[in-house]
Amino acid sequence: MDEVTISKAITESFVREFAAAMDVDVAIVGAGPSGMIAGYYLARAGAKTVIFEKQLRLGGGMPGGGMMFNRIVLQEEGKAILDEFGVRTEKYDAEHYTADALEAVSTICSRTIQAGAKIFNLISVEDVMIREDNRIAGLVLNWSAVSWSKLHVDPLAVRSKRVIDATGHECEVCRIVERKLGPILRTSTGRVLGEKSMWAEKGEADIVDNTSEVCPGLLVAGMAANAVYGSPRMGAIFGGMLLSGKKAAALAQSALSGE
Ligand code: 48H
Repeated sequence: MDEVTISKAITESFVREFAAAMDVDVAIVGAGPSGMIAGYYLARAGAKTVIFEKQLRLGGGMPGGGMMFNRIVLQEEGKAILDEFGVRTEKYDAEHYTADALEAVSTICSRTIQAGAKIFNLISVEDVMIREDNRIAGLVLNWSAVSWSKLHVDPLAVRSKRVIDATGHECEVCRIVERKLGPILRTSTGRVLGEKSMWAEKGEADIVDNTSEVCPGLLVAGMAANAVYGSPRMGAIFGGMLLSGKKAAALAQSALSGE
Protein backbone atom coordinates (compact mmCIF):
# COMPACT_ATOMS: atom_id res chain seq x y z
CA MET A 1 0.00 0.00 0.00
CA ASP A 2 1.54 3.28 -0.98
CA GLU A 3 0.35 6.79 -0.26
CA VAL A 4 0.53 7.97 -3.85
CA THR A 5 -1.63 5.06 -5.04
CA ILE A 6 -4.24 5.99 -2.42
CA SER A 7 -4.10 9.65 -3.43
CA LYS A 8 -4.37 8.87 -7.14
CA ALA A 9 -7.25 6.43 -6.55
CA ILE A 10 -9.20 9.16 -4.74
CA THR A 11 -8.52 12.01 -7.12
CA GLU A 12 -8.87 10.03 -10.36
CA SER A 13 -12.16 8.36 -9.38
CA PHE A 14 -13.57 11.63 -8.04
CA VAL A 15 -12.68 13.58 -11.17
CA ARG A 16 -14.18 10.86 -13.38
CA GLU A 17 -17.48 11.00 -11.49
CA PHE A 18 -17.49 14.78 -11.29
CA ALA A 19 -16.93 15.12 -15.04
CA ALA A 20 -19.77 12.64 -15.66
CA ALA A 21 -22.05 14.84 -13.55
CA MET A 22 -21.46 17.93 -15.69
CA ASP A 23 -24.18 17.08 -18.18
CA VAL A 24 -27.28 15.64 -16.56
CA ASP A 25 -31.05 15.40 -16.82
CA VAL A 26 -31.72 16.87 -13.38
CA ALA A 27 -29.45 18.80 -11.01
CA ILE A 28 -30.77 19.17 -7.48
CA VAL A 29 -29.49 21.83 -5.11
CA GLY A 30 -29.54 20.66 -1.49
CA ALA A 31 -29.33 17.19 0.06
CA GLY A 32 -31.99 17.76 2.69
CA PRO A 33 -34.99 15.42 2.82
CA SER A 34 -36.85 16.95 -0.14
CA GLY A 35 -33.78 17.02 -2.41
CA MET A 36 -32.73 13.47 -1.60
CA ILE A 37 -36.26 12.08 -2.03
CA ALA A 38 -36.52 13.85 -5.41
CA GLY A 39 -33.13 12.43 -6.36
CA TYR A 40 -34.15 8.91 -5.35
CA TYR A 41 -37.32 8.83 -7.47
CA LEU A 42 -35.63 10.45 -10.46
CA ALA A 43 -32.66 8.10 -10.42
CA ARG A 44 -34.91 5.09 -9.97
CA ALA A 45 -36.89 6.21 -13.03
CA GLY A 46 -33.65 6.30 -15.04
CA ALA A 47 -32.99 10.06 -15.09
CA LYS A 48 -29.34 11.06 -14.82
CA THR A 49 -29.42 12.92 -11.53
CA VAL A 50 -26.91 14.83 -9.45
CA ILE A 51 -27.32 16.52 -6.06
CA PHE A 52 -25.01 19.27 -4.82
CA GLU A 53 -24.82 19.90 -1.07
CA LYS A 54 -22.85 22.76 0.39
CA GLN A 55 -22.34 21.24 3.85
CA LEU A 56 -20.04 18.37 4.86
CA ARG A 57 -22.97 16.34 6.14
CA LEU A 58 -26.16 15.35 4.38
CA GLY A 59 -29.75 15.59 5.57
CA GLY A 60 -30.32 19.34 5.93
CA GLY A 61 -32.63 20.01 8.88
CA MET A 62 -33.66 16.39 9.42
CA PRO A 63 -30.92 15.10 11.76
CA GLY A 64 -31.70 17.93 14.19
CA GLY A 65 -35.31 16.73 14.61
CA GLY A 66 -37.23 19.31 16.66
CA MET A 67 -34.98 21.53 18.79
CA MET A 68 -32.29 18.80 18.78
CA PHE A 69 -34.69 16.09 19.99
CA ASN A 70 -33.68 13.86 17.11
CA ARG A 71 -37.10 12.44 16.27
CA ILE A 72 -39.35 13.46 13.40
CA VAL A 73 -43.13 13.38 13.08
CA LEU A 74 -45.04 12.20 10.02
CA GLN A 75 -48.61 11.82 8.97
CA GLU A 76 -49.93 8.72 7.14
CA GLU A 77 -48.89 9.80 3.60
CA GLY A 78 -45.35 10.69 4.72
CA LYS A 79 -45.03 7.43 6.64
CA ALA A 80 -45.88 5.54 3.42
CA ILE A 81 -42.71 6.96 1.84
CA LEU A 82 -40.57 6.00 4.83
CA ASP A 83 -42.11 2.49 4.63
CA GLU A 84 -40.96 2.29 1.02
CA PHE A 85 -37.42 3.19 2.11
CA GLY A 86 -37.49 0.68 4.98
CA VAL A 87 -37.29 3.30 7.74
CA ARG A 88 -39.03 2.11 10.90
CA THR A 89 -41.83 4.28 12.32
CA GLU A 90 -43.82 4.16 15.53
CA LYS A 91 -47.50 5.04 15.80
CA TYR A 92 -48.00 8.02 18.08
CA ASP A 93 -51.77 8.62 17.81
CA ALA A 94 -54.55 8.11 15.26
CA GLU A 95 -52.93 10.44 12.72
CA HIS A 96 -49.24 10.70 13.56
CA TYR A 97 -46.12 8.58 13.53
CA THR A 98 -42.61 9.22 14.82
CA ALA A 99 -39.28 8.07 13.43
CA ASP A 100 -35.65 8.26 14.47
CA ALA A 101 -34.28 11.24 12.55
CA LEU A 102 -30.85 9.65 12.12
CA GLU A 103 -32.25 6.36 10.83
CA ALA A 104 -34.41 8.33 8.39
CA VAL A 105 -31.53 10.49 7.12
CA SER A 106 -28.99 7.70 6.81
CA THR A 107 -31.42 5.33 5.10
CA ILE A 108 -32.76 7.94 2.67
CA CYS A 109 -29.21 8.97 1.92
CA SER A 110 -27.90 5.49 1.17
CA ARG A 111 -30.99 4.42 -0.80
CA THR A 112 -30.77 7.60 -2.89
CA ILE A 113 -27.12 7.03 -3.76
CA GLN A 114 -27.72 3.33 -4.44
CA ALA A 115 -30.64 4.22 -6.72
CA GLY A 116 -28.07 6.00 -8.89
CA ALA A 117 -28.27 9.66 -7.84
CA LYS A 118 -24.78 11.08 -7.44
CA ILE A 119 -24.35 13.33 -4.39
CA PHE A 120 -21.46 15.77 -4.07
CA ASN A 121 -21.01 17.40 -0.69
CA LEU A 122 -18.97 20.50 0.15
CA ILE A 123 -19.96 22.09 -3.16
CA SER A 124 -22.03 25.29 -3.17
CA VAL A 125 -24.27 26.46 -5.96
CA GLU A 126 -23.46 30.13 -6.41
CA ASP A 127 -25.31 30.93 -9.64
CA VAL A 128 -27.41 29.43 -12.43
CA MET A 129 -26.59 29.01 -16.10
CA ILE A 130 -29.13 30.61 -18.46
CA ARG A 131 -30.10 30.39 -22.12
CA GLU A 132 -32.68 32.17 -24.35
CA ASP A 133 -35.62 33.78 -22.51
CA ASN A 134 -33.88 33.26 -19.17
CA ARG A 135 -34.45 29.50 -19.25
CA ILE A 136 -32.47 27.92 -16.41
CA ALA A 137 -30.06 25.55 -18.13
CA GLY A 138 -27.69 24.47 -15.36
CA LEU A 139 -25.75 25.45 -12.28
CA VAL A 140 -22.62 27.35 -11.41
CA LEU A 141 -20.55 25.68 -8.67
CA ASN A 142 -17.69 26.33 -6.37
CA TRP A 143 -16.14 24.56 -3.38
CA SER A 144 -17.93 25.64 -0.22
CA ALA A 145 -14.50 26.28 1.31
CA VAL A 146 -13.92 28.88 -1.40
CA SER A 147 -17.18 30.70 -0.78
CA TRP A 148 -16.89 30.49 3.02
CA SER A 149 -13.39 31.95 2.94
CA LYS A 150 -14.50 34.56 0.38
CA LEU A 151 -11.66 33.74 -1.98
CA HIS A 152 -11.87 35.06 -5.50
CA VAL A 153 -11.80 31.78 -7.43
CA ASP A 154 -13.86 31.43 -10.58
CA PRO A 155 -16.46 28.65 -10.64
CA LEU A 156 -17.23 25.64 -12.85
CA ALA A 157 -20.59 24.90 -14.46
CA VAL A 158 -22.86 21.92 -15.08
CA ARG A 159 -25.54 21.63 -17.75
CA SER A 160 -28.87 20.24 -16.69
CA LYS A 161 -32.24 19.88 -18.45
CA ARG A 162 -34.02 20.67 -15.18
CA VAL A 163 -32.85 22.18 -11.89
CA ILE A 164 -34.61 21.64 -8.57
CA ASP A 165 -34.16 24.21 -5.81
CA ALA A 166 -34.33 22.13 -2.61
CA THR A 167 -32.30 24.53 -0.47
CA GLY A 168 -34.82 24.81 2.38
CA HIS A 169 -35.80 28.02 4.16
CA GLU A 170 -33.30 30.14 2.22
CA CYS A 171 -34.58 29.10 -1.26
CA GLU A 172 -31.13 30.10 -2.47
CA VAL A 173 -31.52 29.29 -6.17
CA CYS A 174 -34.80 31.21 -6.48
CA ARG A 175 -33.19 34.14 -4.64
CA ILE A 176 -30.31 34.11 -7.12
CA VAL A 177 -32.77 34.08 -10.04
CA GLU A 178 -34.76 36.95 -8.54
CA ARG A 179 -31.62 38.98 -7.87
CA LYS A 180 -29.98 38.42 -11.24
CA LEU A 181 -32.85 37.92 -13.69
CA GLY A 182 -35.60 40.09 -12.19
CA PRO A 183 -39.21 39.29 -11.28
CA ILE A 184 -39.60 36.18 -13.46
CA LEU A 185 -40.81 33.70 -10.84
CA ARG A 186 -44.37 32.38 -11.19
CA THR A 187 -45.58 34.01 -7.97
CA SER A 188 -48.04 36.90 -7.65
CA THR A 189 -45.18 39.43 -7.78
CA GLY A 190 -42.64 37.51 -9.82
CA ARG A 191 -40.42 37.52 -6.72
CA VAL A 192 -39.89 35.31 -3.66
CA LEU A 193 -42.89 36.02 -1.42
CA GLY A 194 -41.10 34.87 1.76
CA GLU A 195 -41.86 32.21 4.34
CA LYS A 196 -44.61 32.96 6.89
CA SER A 197 -44.59 32.16 10.61
CA MET A 198 -45.49 28.72 11.91
CA TRP A 199 -48.85 27.11 11.11
CA ALA A 200 -48.18 23.40 10.81
CA GLU A 201 -51.44 22.30 9.23
CA LYS A 202 -51.45 24.98 6.54
CA GLY A 203 -47.70 24.67 5.90
CA GLU A 204 -48.08 20.94 5.31
CA ALA A 205 -51.18 21.39 3.17
CA ASP A 206 -49.57 24.08 1.00
CA ILE A 207 -46.20 22.47 0.40
CA VAL A 208 -47.26 19.90 -2.15
CA ASP A 209 -49.27 22.51 -4.10
CA ASN A 210 -46.31 24.89 -3.99
CA THR A 211 -43.98 22.25 -5.44
CA SER A 212 -43.90 23.33 -9.06
CA GLU A 213 -41.93 24.76 -11.96
CA VAL A 214 -41.28 28.28 -10.73
CA CYS A 215 -39.71 29.55 -13.96
CA PRO A 216 -38.63 27.78 -17.14
CA GLY A 217 -36.22 24.98 -16.27
CA LEU A 218 -36.38 25.51 -12.49
CA LEU A 219 -38.56 23.59 -10.04
CA VAL A 220 -38.84 24.29 -6.35
CA ALA A 221 -39.34 21.64 -3.65
CA GLY A 222 -39.52 21.30 0.12
CA MET A 223 -39.32 24.25 2.48
CA ALA A 224 -38.04 26.38 -0.39
CA ALA A 225 -41.42 25.96 -2.11
CA ASN A 226 -43.24 27.42 0.90
CA ALA A 227 -40.71 30.25 1.14
CA VAL A 228 -41.10 31.14 -2.55
CA TYR A 229 -44.90 31.08 -2.48
CA GLY A 230 -45.36 32.80 0.90
CA SER A 231 -46.68 29.82 2.89
CA PRO A 232 -46.07 29.11 6.57
CA ARG A 233 -43.39 26.92 8.19
CA MET A 234 -44.55 23.79 9.99
CA GLY A 235 -41.93 22.72 12.54
CA ALA A 236 -40.45 19.23 12.73
CA ILE A 237 -43.12 17.38 10.79
CA PHE A 238 -41.50 15.94 7.68
CA GLY A 239 -44.28 14.28 5.67
CA GLY A 240 -44.68 17.35 3.48
CA MET A 241 -40.94 17.41 2.66
CA LEU A 242 -41.02 13.80 1.51
CA LEU A 243 -44.20 14.25 -0.53
CA SER A 244 -42.84 17.45 -2.06
CA GLY A 245 -39.63 15.70 -3.14
CA LYS A 246 -41.65 12.91 -4.71
CA LYS A 247 -43.86 15.40 -6.56
CA ALA A 248 -40.84 17.39 -7.81
CA ALA A 249 -39.38 14.17 -9.21
CA ALA A 250 -42.65 13.36 -11.01
CA LEU A 251 -42.87 16.88 -12.47
CA ALA A 252 -39.26 16.84 -13.68
CA GLN A 253 -39.70 13.38 -15.12
CA SER A 254 -42.84 14.27 -17.04
CA ALA A 255 -41.17 17.44 -18.38
CA LEU A 256 -38.20 15.36 -19.55
CA SER A 257 -40.37 12.74 -21.19
CA GLY A 258 -42.27 15.46 -23.08
CA GLU A 259 -39.05 16.69 -24.77
C1 48H B 1 -25.70 23.67 -2.18
C2 48H B 1 -27.23 24.19 -0.52
C3 48H B 1 -27.25 25.53 -0.95
C4 48H B 1 -26.41 25.91 -2.05
C5 48H B 1 -28.59 25.36 0.73
O1 48H B 1 -33.08 22.73 4.85
P1 48H B 1 -33.27 21.40 4.23
O2 48H B 1 -33.44 20.24 5.15
O3 48H B 1 -34.48 21.52 3.19
P2 48H B 1 -35.80 20.63 2.92
O4 48H B 1 -36.74 21.54 2.26
O5 48H B 1 -35.47 19.38 2.26
O6 48H B 1 -36.33 20.28 4.38
C6 48H B 1 -36.70 21.29 5.25
C7 48H B 1 -36.61 20.79 6.70
O7 48H B 1 -35.31 20.32 6.99
C8 48H B 1 -36.93 21.94 7.59
O8 48H B 1 -36.08 22.83 7.71
C9 48H B 1 -38.23 22.06 8.21
C10 48H B 1 -39.23 20.97 8.11
N1 48H B 1 -38.48 23.17 8.85
C11 48H B 1 -39.71 23.54 9.43
C12 48H B 1 -39.55 24.73 10.33
O9 48H B 1 -40.60 25.23 10.78
O10 48H B 1 -38.41 25.18 10.59
O11 48H B 1 -32.04 21.08 3.30
C13 48H B 1 -31.57 22.04 2.38
C14 48H B 1 -30.15 21.69 2.04
C15 48H B 1 -29.20 21.92 3.23
O12 48H B 1 -28.46 20.74 3.47
C16 48H B 1 -28.30 23.06 2.77
O13 48H B 1 -26.99 22.98 3.26
C17 48H B 1 -28.36 22.91 1.25
O14 48H B 1 -29.71 22.55 1.01
N2 48H B 1 -28.07 24.13 0.52
N3 48H B 1 -26.48 23.27 -1.12
N4 48H B 1 -25.66 24.94 -2.63
N5 48H B 1 -26.38 27.16 -2.50
N6 48H B 1 -28.11 26.23 -0.15
